[in-house]
Amino acid sequence: MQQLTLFPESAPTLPVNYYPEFLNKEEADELYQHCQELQWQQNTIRMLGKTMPVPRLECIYGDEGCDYLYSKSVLLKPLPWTSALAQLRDRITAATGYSFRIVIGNQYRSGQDSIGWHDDSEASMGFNPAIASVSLGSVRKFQIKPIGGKPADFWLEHGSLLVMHPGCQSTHLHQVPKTNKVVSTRINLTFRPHVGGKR
Ligand SMILES: O=C(O)CCC(=O)C(=O)O
Repeated sequence: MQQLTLFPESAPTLPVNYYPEFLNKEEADELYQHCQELQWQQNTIRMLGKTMPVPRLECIYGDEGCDYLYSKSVLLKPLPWTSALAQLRDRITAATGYSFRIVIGNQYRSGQDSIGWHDDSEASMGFNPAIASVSLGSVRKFQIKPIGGKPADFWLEHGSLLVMHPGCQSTHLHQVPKTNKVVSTRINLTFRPHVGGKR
């Protein structure tokens, strides 16, 4: 698998790996089409005493009972794996050695859809989760920074895989910021472990 280390000098210790052509164009196009059929939902989040729409669409697929609560506010209940998502999960496991029980999809409809600085350390994923993130569609900037440090930028391409290794969620924050550039839809699939649900 071809791997690109994008920031060998400026950020030698980033706990991530980026594989720009994890899927070839045909595979990525086909998966993008499949993702159009997934059950996307507009969730609401409660922050600072206010309820507001999450600035992107979301979906979740995975093992039965592997519910996922984030920001103490948004509860995602997985639908059963589609065969395309299960195949992709197994392929990522074969390539990385990490196992996953859910996949959360994010759909960024325009440059105004985003996800702010955060880590993914929900207890339901267990201690020091590895998270694998596949990008499809328009390229968007993904930023990652050590807590209190400077961000490094990745441009996540159609068919790419970004792996956040165990420990990353305790030491680093990441985001996909808004952009005023005209960009069309981007879909992101984040494969995650889970300690609950039915085995
Ligand atoms: O869209 C992305 O690349 C990142 C998604 C993300 O940060 C998340 O789902 O927690």
